[in-house]
Amino acid sequence: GQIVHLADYRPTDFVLERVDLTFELDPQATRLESRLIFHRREGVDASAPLVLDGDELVLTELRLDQNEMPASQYDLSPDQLVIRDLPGSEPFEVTVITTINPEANTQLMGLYRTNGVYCTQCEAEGFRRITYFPDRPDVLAPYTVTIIADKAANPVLLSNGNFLGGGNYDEGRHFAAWFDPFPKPSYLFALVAGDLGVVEDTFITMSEREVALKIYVEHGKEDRAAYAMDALKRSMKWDEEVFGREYDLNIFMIVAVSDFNMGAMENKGLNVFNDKYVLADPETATDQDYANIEAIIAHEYFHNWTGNRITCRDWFQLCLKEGLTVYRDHEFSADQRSRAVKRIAEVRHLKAEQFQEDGGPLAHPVRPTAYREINNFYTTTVYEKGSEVTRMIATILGKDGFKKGMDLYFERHDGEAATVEDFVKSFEDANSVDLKQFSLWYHQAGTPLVTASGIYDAVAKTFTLSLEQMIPATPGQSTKQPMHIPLSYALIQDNGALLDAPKVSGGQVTGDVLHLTEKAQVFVFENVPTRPVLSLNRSFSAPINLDFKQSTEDLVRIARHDTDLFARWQALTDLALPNLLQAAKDAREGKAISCDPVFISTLLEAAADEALEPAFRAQALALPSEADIARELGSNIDPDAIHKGRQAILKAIAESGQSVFERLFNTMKPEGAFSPDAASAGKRALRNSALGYLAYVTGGTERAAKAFADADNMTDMVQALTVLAHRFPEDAATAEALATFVKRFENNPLVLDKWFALQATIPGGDTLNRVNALMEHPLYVATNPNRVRSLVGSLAFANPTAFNRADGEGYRLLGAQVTQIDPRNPQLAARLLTAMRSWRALDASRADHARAALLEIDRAPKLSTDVRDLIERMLK
Ligand code: DPP
Ligand code: ZN
Repeated sequence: GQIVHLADYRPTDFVLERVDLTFELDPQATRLESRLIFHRREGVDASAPLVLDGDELVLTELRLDQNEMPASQYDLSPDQLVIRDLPGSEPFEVTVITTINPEANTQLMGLYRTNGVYCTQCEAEGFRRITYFPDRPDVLAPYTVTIIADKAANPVLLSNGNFLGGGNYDEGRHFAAWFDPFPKPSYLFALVAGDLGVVEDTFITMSEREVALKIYVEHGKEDRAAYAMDALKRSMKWDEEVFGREYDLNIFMIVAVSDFNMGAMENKGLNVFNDKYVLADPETATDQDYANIEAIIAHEYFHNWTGNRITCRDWFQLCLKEGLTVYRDHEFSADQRSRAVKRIAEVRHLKAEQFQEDGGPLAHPVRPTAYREINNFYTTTVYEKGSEVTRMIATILGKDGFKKGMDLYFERHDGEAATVEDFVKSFEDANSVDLKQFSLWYHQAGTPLVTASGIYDAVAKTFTLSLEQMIPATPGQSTKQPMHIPLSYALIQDNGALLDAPKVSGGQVTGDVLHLTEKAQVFVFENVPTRPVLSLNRSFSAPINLDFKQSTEDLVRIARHDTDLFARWQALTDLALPNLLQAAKDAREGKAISCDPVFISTLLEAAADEALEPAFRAQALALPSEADIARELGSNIDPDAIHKGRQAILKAIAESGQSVFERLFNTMKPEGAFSPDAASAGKRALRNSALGYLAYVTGGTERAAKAFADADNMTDMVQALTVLAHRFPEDAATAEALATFVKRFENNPLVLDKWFALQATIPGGDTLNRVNALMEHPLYVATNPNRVRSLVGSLAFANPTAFNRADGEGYRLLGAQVTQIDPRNPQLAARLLTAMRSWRALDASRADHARAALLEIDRAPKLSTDVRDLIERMLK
């Protein structure tokens, strides 16, 4: 793989006008006739050849305007078809006939088979595995697709756009034809064929057009698609109401498949989903599953405008569709559920994943300028930080200003392949503002560190806030410019009330947002009657690390009184962290571990506060994770000490709060039949959190075993089983519960994934033996990405003590898996490997083991570009 540079971008020499594809499906020998109409772009040299991309294709025939092309007219190499001597300005037709073997396609890119169903995945560069084509996002054309296949085996034949018609063909075959009038790039192409069940509904758009909605699933699973259908209809409505975006085709389809590398894919009119993000019922899905389904259904649907109608000029612009669409799905979920709780969950995820990526060898800007393998840039930086950057635009411009900018963006660029610059310019032009400095968020990698300190002058009645920003060096970027950082703030008075609109000087201030634009800046607040407590970066208005030394009393005041629930949660976290860090240190030095009683009582006060929504209280009780603590420590990390210290703190909280937890456990069960709504889910979360704490006091095993036996939904069942497995792995009750569970759900792959995952995350080094044994389990399927992620992925990403076992065995296990999976499915292998992205932060002995494991992978005789690229960046 060559390195691709943004600076080298130039448009294609030929304009693609139309695409006409005819597939004759066969499991091992699918024939595709592709007819492409091109014309030479104005001003392009008459000698310039047409260059088409390909990957693992067999070319059977090539025609120019229906005449067979002489071999002298083209060159064929493994990844390119170059055609010379083409007309000067007249349109011409190239017909490419290829033969492909879907059954042999284990990469799950291009056309492949999953459980007997034909399906495709083309983003980013999968279409070139189907036919020779200008496989890049700035080549847009309308597509006509005809599918011919055996009728008995494939009653369902789907592609993008509107259904044109179909009928019987020869030899027991039938056909269907589809036309997609909206010009699209090849990465949005999709085809599905097989024997599937369907759930149908309709949606009436804001201009009163009826859209047929269809969700295709395996036969017998139709009932489990009801929630996804409901989420789809809510998404369609929301996009009309909030962004003014109406759906455009007369049909919208979703197909759920069980072998899929990603979560889902937004192909025009025909989304293909990992079935994990479609199928749900109370017996088999957790509240988290429901929330994920709602978010991902929305995300892919929202791509219809942000991604499909307006697509990306090149893959460097990936955040243009992904960051924006994540922002849109976050806002949707916030509107459907609790905004504050949603924000807390987002920030937890952002810090755990993106901050970690940004602080290590894989750090890159939201809009990168070079890549070797684009598949490695579907990252949390492009997605989640990209979303945060969009959110900051909304914070800076306000609701109306943001809306004006979005409207202009849709108006200007509909039907185009756009850039990040086009996006930003829409906001600038719609609001007459200059976002040049702000744009650094797209270009500078690294999480800014903002240092804050405040002084109150009782005589002058002023509060002076000094801020300083520092953006750490990242690979390829050693020096950085100061950024525009919007910081939402409040000054909280003695009585807990917020100081109303104080007079501020020292920089731009809009509403409750301070705009930090200099390297160092001093804001002065006037007429402040008594020493206030500053609450800063409320709602996480900027994705930064904040270094602000606040006393316990000040944090308690924020935790009790801020009107921003996110800030209250943040204050509780800031109270917890020093205790957890000290506990890790003490554990490492073999000292006794203690916990500040003020922190414990403040936390328990929030947990017991009936005025607060249960989901918020559950979030407060979920202390910073072991990975969060490791990130705070930053270097010389000993995961065992972190675990031991954190366990001691949890125990101290459990002992002080036993009566609170007992009460919550006994009162928080939602009444009536199961409902996946946010309020009921919040109650279950709080109740299960209480169950988790109660595992640290007498009777913990029995209580968890009983909770498992009593559970009447998957959320409660999996939570109880997790408490048993994680806290009492060797107990007979645990073994029995695990056996009961696997027996009951042995025919449900998605539930089995949970069974594998919760065992892979049992703390402690012994879990490696368990994982090795589970890889030999008859229900382990080494070719199914979900199953691999549930076992190997959970171990590597979510089990710090086992994965980082001091003897390095965890790294070797992952390394062996990566080299084993890579030849079959490079994307899956590469994704698993990113679990090692923070290896340099480990203590010296572990880091040595980790480096050795990486070097061992590096020595493998043949590696994919995906894995090679990561290894090189991680070892650099
Ligand atoms: N399917 C992935 C997503 O929607 C890539 N487009 O984010
Ligand atoms: Zn997306």
